[in-house]
Amino acid sequence: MNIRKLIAGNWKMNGTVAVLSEIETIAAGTPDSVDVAICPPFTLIAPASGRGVPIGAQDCHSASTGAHTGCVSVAMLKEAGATLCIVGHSERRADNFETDSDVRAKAEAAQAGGLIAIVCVGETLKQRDAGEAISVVQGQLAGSLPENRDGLVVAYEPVWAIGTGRTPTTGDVADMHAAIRAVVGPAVRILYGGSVKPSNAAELLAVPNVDGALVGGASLTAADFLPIVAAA
Ligand code: G2H
Repeated sequence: MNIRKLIAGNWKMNGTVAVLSEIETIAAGTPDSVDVAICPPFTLIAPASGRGVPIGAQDCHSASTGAHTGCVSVAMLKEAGATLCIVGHSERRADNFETDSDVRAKAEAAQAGGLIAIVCVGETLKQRDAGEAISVVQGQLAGSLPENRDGLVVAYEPVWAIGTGRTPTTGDVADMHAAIRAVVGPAVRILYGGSVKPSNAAELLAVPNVDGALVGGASLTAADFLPIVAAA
């Protein structure tokens, strides 16, 4: 199945209003053949919207309203202009103790509210070294994915490759993406994430079943992000 590639930027806790012009530069430099998105911090979703690139959030709460100090609902994200939402990023699983069932609830809430859910999975280095990478990720998929696969995006991000400059071999990426494909079926986009940069994007994006990338550090400037988009 021929799936359009998606290059999504995850700005994490970076960015200010002053750098939002990068998004217009990204919009202007993106070919029609590729989908892009930028996921800035919550505070930048509204001012980032309307600049020619779909905007996503980096997290959402699974509840629609209530006493959840510091949290943001899907309806709030939509009102601010978001059309996508990352859920289950390893930094949130680690820092905020999010479980697979938390992630599934967030993904279901995002879908129910009309957002495209990007569900993140990935193994630690200890798990990979123990030969458990595929079984760990299959377990995360079983626990984290919503039933509804319409428009769903899965991002495979090996924890040990995030922000470290290290990436798995293309063979390891191919094996993992094939294993994920076997679970999610032919229509779900499967992104690779973890130290994607201009110098390695082409080889990673050429791997079978890699339908795009979730890009952290190299999404903060159009100068780094656009060569990745061009490699898609
Ligand atoms: C993985 C990725 C973006 P980076 O977290 O989700 O970040 O490209 O900086 O490794």
